[in-house]
Formats: sequence, C-alpha cells, structure tokens
Amino acid sequence: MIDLSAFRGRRIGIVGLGKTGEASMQALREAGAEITVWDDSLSKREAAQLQGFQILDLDKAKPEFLLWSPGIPHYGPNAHPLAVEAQETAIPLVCDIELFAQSIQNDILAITGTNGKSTTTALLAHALAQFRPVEMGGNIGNPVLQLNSLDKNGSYILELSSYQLELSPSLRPAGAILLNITPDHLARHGDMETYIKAKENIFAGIHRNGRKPVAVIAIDSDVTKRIAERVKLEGDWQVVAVSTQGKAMVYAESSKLYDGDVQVMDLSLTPAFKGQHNHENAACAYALMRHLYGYEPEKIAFAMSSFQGLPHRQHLVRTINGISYINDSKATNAEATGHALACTRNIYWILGGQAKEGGLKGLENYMDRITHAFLIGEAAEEFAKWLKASDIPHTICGTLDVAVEAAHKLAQDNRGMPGEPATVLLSPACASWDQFKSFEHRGDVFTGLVEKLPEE
Ligand code: UMA
Repeated sequence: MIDLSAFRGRRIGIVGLGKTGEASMQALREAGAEITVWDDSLSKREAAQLQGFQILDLDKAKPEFLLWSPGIPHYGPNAHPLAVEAQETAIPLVCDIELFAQSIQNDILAITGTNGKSTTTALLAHALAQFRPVEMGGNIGNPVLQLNSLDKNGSYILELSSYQLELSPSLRPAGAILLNITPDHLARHGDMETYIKAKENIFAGIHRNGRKPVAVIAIDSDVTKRIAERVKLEGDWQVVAVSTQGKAMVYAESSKLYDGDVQVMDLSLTPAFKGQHNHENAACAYALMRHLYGYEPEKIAFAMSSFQGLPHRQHLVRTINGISYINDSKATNAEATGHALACTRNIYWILGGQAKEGGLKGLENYMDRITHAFLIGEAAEEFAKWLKASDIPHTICGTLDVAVEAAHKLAQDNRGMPGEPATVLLSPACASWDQFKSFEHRGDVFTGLVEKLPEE
C-alpha cells in the first residue's frame, strides 16, 4: 500500500465507494486521516458504516477536500449535488491520482488516449519489468493507492482516464504517452473541447527533479499532432513523435517498427501486435522506454515480444471447425470496434449495448467485411436501421446468449462457402451497462457461452 502518512490527521471526504473509494478508505485509514464517506448506494454506505466509517455531511465534517471517484460527474447538467455544494463552499475535488502524485517520489509513467491505453499500459509494464521494478495501476483496474511501494529505482505505470486527469493537478510524470483522441465520454464532458483539454492535462505538470520529462505522442490525427506541436514549442518536455501512417521519430510501416532509420522489430511475429492500432501501442511503449531510459533497441524489442495481450481485447477464445470466436468486449465505441473489423473478413458480428454518441458512425468502410450482424441490448433497433441502410444482413437477438447461438449456427452452417475463414466476433461498439456490470463481465459471459458450444 502507498504510504499516505502526509495525510495523517487531515479531514478528507471520500465520495464514491467503488474500487477507487474502497482502496482510498483503507489507505487513508492506515495513514490516520479523519475520513468521512459517501456513496449514493445505501448498501455501500451501510457496508462502510459496518467497517466503522462515518457518513459524510459537508457542513459538519468540513473536509479539507473531497476525494472524488472518477466515474461520478462533477460539472455540467448532471453534476452530483455534493460537487455543487463543495464548489459553493470552496472545497476542492481531487481523485486518488492526486494523493498518489503528492506521496510518491518515483518515476510515474502515465498513459492516456481514447483507445489502446490499457494495452499500452500492460505492454509497458510487461516489458519494463524486465529492466527495473514496476507497479501498474490506475484506470486499468488497480486503484493506485493500493499499489505496493517500490524502491527508488522503481517506476509506476499508470493508465489515466480523462476523468482522472481532470482531478489530479499535482501529477508530474517522468514520461507520458498520448495515443489518440476521438469522441468518447461526451455526455460526461459536455463537448469535444473539454474532453481534449482533460486529456492534455497529462502534460500539464513538469517533473520536479529538473530532468526533462519525455512526451510520446502518436501524431496520426490533427488533434494529437496539434498537441505535440504545442508541447514541443513550450519546451518543457522532450517530445517523441510516433506514427503508423508515415515517417516519424519512431514509426511502424508494413508491420515493422523503426526508430529513425533503424528497424527495431517485426511486429507481425508477436500475435498481440496484430492490427495497426496495436502497432501504435507497441511503437509508443518502445519510444518511451528508449527515449526515457535509453535501453538498447534490441533488448526492448526482445522484452516486448513476449507480451500476450489483454483479455477482452480481440482475444481468441476458441476455434471450432476452423472458425475463430473472438472476444473484443472492451470495444465500447465505434473507433475501437473499427480496429477489430479491420483485422479480418467474413465476420459474424455481435454488437450492441448502450450506444455512444455517434453510434456506428465511422464503420461504413468495414461493412464489406460483415457477413451477418447479430444485435443485442438497448442500441439494437437504432443499429438495425443503420445496418439496413448499408444493406448488411442482420438479426435482432436481444441478449448475448441468443446472439452467440445464432452467430455460431449461421457461421457453422455456412462453412465450406468460398471466402476467407469465418470469425464470430463480439465487438459491441457500445457500453455494457444496460445488460452487464462491466465490459469484463460481458466478455466473461461471452467466453463462457463460447466454451460451452458443441464441436459439431
Ligand atoms: N456513484 C455514486 N453516485 C453517482 C455515480 C456513482 O455514488 O452518481 C458511486 C457508485 O455507487 C459506486 C462508485 O460511485 O460505488 C463508482 O465509482 P466509479 O464509477 O468512479 O468506479 P470505480 O469502481 O472507483 O472505478 C474507477 C474507474 N471507473 C470509472 O472511471 C467509471 C475504473 O475505470 C478504474 O479501473 C478504477 O476507478 C480504478 O482506478 C473503468 C472505466 O470504465 C475501467 N473507466 C472509463 C473508461 O475506461 O472508459 C473512464
């Protein structure tokens, strides 16, 4: 657990008792802080009371600040009443990343972007662990305050969401990666500009020990290119531009990774690096290790090549009679689903759930890869209209079990037809919350259903 002794005796209100709140409660209790807690869920409040925590009342508790769970809206039309009340009484809101940043002297390597940040974080942790001690946490699912402490040579590798980056003003990474920015979470942020601004916060803090921090930025979109130019111009960061669409300091071309003119590795030899989006992830992880720590290119390539990928991201669950069944439940928006569709053809596509703004916009160019679509969740009717307009055969299935069975039957019945080997792909382009607890839950259910399918 992270040493938070600097917070001993200080009055802190913890809002949201999910993963972040739970870890914060334990770490701050250990440190001897005066904690009061709140969650809109009565059962969460009761569970906290059973552990001896007091319920937060802003007037009575007068906390110095609120330790805010990132998923709870705190501005805009859906702002939580506690955030509004806190603002009126000038009580600041921060998240667990802020306390972590204030308490840690080690290098923090921060990764953000709309898509690919979990994979890049896990890849960086996997490869860097072969050179120095590392701990990995943040949005990837391990709240930072429950990470182990590291000796001074160790590095913390943190996946950071736009929500977390808005609430951690003391963050000063030694190295940071910005992968890409496309529309996401707009209902929460209000508009694209606010979302971009939140992401840009990753470069807002300058590392305290005088060494220039390294900013690795994938410059393949106008937005990230503009950010790279600005950060470079300001001169506080050493900027390493990365591309998978043209030449840059570090770039990928025809599945090969280049550092300047030197070919570093053949990405096609590592199954987890399939697809252009994974080339971007690999190029960025390489660039940070090379330019921040100066490790030898061939040693970094070797360390990266044993990466296995993450579950729920284009993960091959099973092959039945030559047909692949792939779990890409993490694809919660059209952009992420586009990456999966780009990797294969003759697809029996399971999609739907809680639609994001824009729905399936941007996927038009992949429709010739779809043999049949199977729709689930709230978005089914809306997506059916979109697919009809593109002339894609589709079936409204409602639930995942019906969709898996229908996709399996049709794909197996069509076996032997000319064309590329078929793929049954769960890549929903939607959030999971209408029918599942999380994208992990949705992916686990899919995996369980596929594992039970008969061979014939
Ligand atoms: N709650 C309220 N009032 C509300 C909303 C929620 O009281 O209006 C309570 C809920 O009852 C619950 C808690 O707040 O008890 C949930 O808090 P949270 O949504 O912040 O969730 P945590 O469990 O703390 O998980 C968070 C991240 N979740 C979000 O940002 C939505 C996790 O990222 C992260 O792994 C975890 O902290 C550890 O750092 C998940 C995520 O979906 C994977 N992230 C988004 C994304 O990747 O797109 C940003």
